[in-house]
Amino acid sequence: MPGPTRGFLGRRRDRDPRLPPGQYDAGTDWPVLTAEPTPRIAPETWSITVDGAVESPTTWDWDQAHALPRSEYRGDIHCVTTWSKFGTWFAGVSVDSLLEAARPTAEARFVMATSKTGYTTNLPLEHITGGKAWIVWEYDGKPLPIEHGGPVRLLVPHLYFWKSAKWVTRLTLLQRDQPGFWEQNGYHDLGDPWRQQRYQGD
Ligand SMILES: Nc1nc2c(c(=O)[nH]1)N[C@H]1C(S)=C(S)[C@@H](COP(=O)(O)O)O[C@H]1N2
Ligand SMILES: [Mo]
Repeated sequence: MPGPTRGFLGRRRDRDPRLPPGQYDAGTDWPVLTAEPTPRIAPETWSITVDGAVESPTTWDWDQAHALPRSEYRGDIHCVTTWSKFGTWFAGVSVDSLLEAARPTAEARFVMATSKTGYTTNLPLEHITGGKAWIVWEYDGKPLPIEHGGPVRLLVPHLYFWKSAKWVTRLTLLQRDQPGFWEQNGYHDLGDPWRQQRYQGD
């Protein structure tokens, strides 16, 4: 149906429903955003600890983590700097598997994720349970690149990507929320891209 309204309607239809408000499709690009120097962590020296408000504080080394049930994420990621990337494919283990072993106490409500570099980010517990969060060591079937958090990063794809701590080594369960690195510097405590929760007060 040719005519002056076609382009306008077409453009509206062309807005991909996977794109949250204020975001653009980065296509095949995957920008690197890191606030600190990229660390070199040999897989043999990496481990992840779940501690804080848990019944059984537990640490897994590389082999122990890989012995847990493999879990994958296929879908989109969204950075607060306005790029989104569609159809990513990550693999590792579900955070649920870690929490099943460490057993959060009845009082646990939040988690602080900490990286080998000291980077921290806070999350409500219910946002990393129920198949919504992973620790991942594989991207597109290959080892996770070091600049993207290899050997192992946190992946919480339904929130802005600053919540996905690269080089993650610790998840500390908390009774009360505490701001992480970017949250102390003005970023939102939750960071839901669909609600454009970019900064404190959004
Ligand atoms: N350890 C660590 N993790 C981090 C960051 C960081 O500076 N250090 N940056 C965060 C931010 S702001 C974003 S947008 C994503 C970027 O991940 P990428 O570099 O793989 O795209 O990592 C997040 N995780
Ligand atoms: Mo970011």
